[in-house]
Amino acid sequence: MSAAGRLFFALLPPPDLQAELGRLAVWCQRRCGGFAVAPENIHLTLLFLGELVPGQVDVVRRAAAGLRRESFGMNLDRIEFWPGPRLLCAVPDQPLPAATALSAALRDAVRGVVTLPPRPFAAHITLLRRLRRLGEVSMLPLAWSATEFCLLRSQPVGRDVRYSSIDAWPCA
Ligand code: 2AM
Repeated sequence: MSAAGRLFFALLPPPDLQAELGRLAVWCQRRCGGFAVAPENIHLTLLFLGELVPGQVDVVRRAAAGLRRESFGMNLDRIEFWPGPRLLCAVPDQPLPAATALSAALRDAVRGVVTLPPRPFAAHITLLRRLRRLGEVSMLPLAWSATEFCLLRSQPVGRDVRYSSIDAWPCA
């Protein structure tokens, strides 16, 4: 049986893109303060599930495995400031119908098993948290072809977090 914890579905960029976005996060941090997301933690959240117990994790995994999935590409084009949580994010300029559909399908698949937070899907990659000031930042477009999605566990490590993969499913 799968161990429980604070879980979420996400797309993980390949390591070279994580490294590139991690460098961008550090560059932004010099201009805006706050806390840069570590390269290995760079992700695009599809659906946040919250704290699950082991029995729920297995049902969620089976639900994800049964979904129809297609691969898709995107361009991360620009940096956006989210004032509420004081985040700086890399976002695509174009709509992402396949990612939106996958997020919605995951939401439907786990309904009845997990009580989900109401936040709607908005494709973004968090670069900075608790930003202190809105400095001048920009980015060159970065292309990403998403070929799998993952179920990740978030664990606190001191004042930081570490994400570990519980399972992953290819998008074909
Ligand atoms: P984000 O930074 O890309 O928004 C693991 O906790 C991840 O799930 C976080 O990095 C955050 O991704 C997302 N997350 C955390 N709490 C959330 C919530 N209440 N609703 C939606 N997403 C959340």
